[in-house]
Amino acid sequence: MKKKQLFTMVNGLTGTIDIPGDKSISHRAIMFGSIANGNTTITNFLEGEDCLSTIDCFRKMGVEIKRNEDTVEIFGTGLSGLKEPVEILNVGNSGTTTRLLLGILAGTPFHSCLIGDESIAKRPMNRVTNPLRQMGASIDGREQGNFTPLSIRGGKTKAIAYKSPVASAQVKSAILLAGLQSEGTTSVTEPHKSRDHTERMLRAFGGEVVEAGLTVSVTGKQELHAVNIIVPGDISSAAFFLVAGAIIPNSRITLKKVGLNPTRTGIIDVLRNMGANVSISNETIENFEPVGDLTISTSALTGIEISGDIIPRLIDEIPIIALLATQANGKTVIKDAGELKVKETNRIDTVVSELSKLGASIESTDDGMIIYGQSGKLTGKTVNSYGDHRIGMMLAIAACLTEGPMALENSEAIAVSYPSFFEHLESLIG
Ligand code: SPQ
Repeated sequence: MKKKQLFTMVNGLTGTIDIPGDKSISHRAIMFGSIANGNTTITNFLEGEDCLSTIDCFRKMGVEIKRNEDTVEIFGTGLSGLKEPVEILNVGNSGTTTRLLLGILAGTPFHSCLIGDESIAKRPMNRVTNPLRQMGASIDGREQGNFTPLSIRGGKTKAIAYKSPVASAQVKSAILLAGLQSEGTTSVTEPHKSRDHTERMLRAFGGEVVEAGLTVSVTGKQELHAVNIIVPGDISSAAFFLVAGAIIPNSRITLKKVGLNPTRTGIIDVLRNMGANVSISNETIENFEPVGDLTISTSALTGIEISGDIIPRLIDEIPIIALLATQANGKTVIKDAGELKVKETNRIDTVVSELSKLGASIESTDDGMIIYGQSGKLTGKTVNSYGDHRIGMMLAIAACLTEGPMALENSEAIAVSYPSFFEHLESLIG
């Protein structure tokens, strides 16, 4: 476990940052590149630990994947070219790797075993193992296949029409990936729209996807063709510096080439609704994904309610939104976010416990939290990421505002999604 001393009472963050590649898109680019026919090159691939776990799993299934600087080359085998792995597939800390991989493995005629770290072992997998069993996959594991270690024997799967009880891109994607290998049309209907990177990337690889309201369908037995993917900057990583720019006095930050997929931009809506100055420039579209530069400066903020449809559009940003709310005038209420309990940590508990240590006025509710803004200065303490990258980065930004020294335990978790985070923070401090 690493303990890192953090900057405190920073007098403004200024400058420009190239935000590293999007984690969700980097995972999918490896997966689609592997199951497509031909050679795929990925530019601005995120070299975070989670995405490296995805590469490792596909290499163990016989896919040749070469890494150079910030590009990755994949020699796709087509779906039927994946090989039964001799070794156990290690998904590390990554829920996306586990769940999407299960979708692919459901249709492969061989046996595989999946393990991950301590955090993955606590995350529920029956949200994907149950529908994949309905499609015909044979899956077992701890507690009837709800937790890792898991073993799966795939084979001939059948199409289903699945009504998901949760808005989850991982559930939707796992079923669509299994559907690609099944006879007939597979559909998934969600209660709210979740991120749609799988749908967009399927189109980029020449596949067909039909979207009607909250239902997404794919027809099985489609061939995917290699394509060159440029990964946009990750808006979930950008969110830490967007919030820092809004709450740290004397700040102005520009974040380049950030993904602006509308299923992910809830953070921009929240910042604007609270009164922050966020501007967007240089908008373009790459591989069906909108991209642009974001600029933010220190702003006067007011508390708001965040609930309903917007929650899946900002689910991973809630830890940093909680910090944002501590600096706003008035109360912020976050509701309908029970999904936070099944992330890398229970993010309702870890956000509330660590921000409370700093003196924030914050309380947990059953499906979210209430934050009473500007109710006192934050004070430096020793805090803990508990192995959760997003909690670690939120606390490092909080430290920029605290009086007194701050130390972050388990700071190494940040490398899961943003290995250059501290380097970028230092460059903005100047
Ligand atoms: O991959 P993992 O560990 O699940 O990562 C997280 C994160 O904070 O980086 C969640 F803990 O992001 C998920 C996100 O919450 C990534 C993701 C995806 O790429 O499809 C979808 C979301 O999860 P879900 O459960 O809503 O589908």
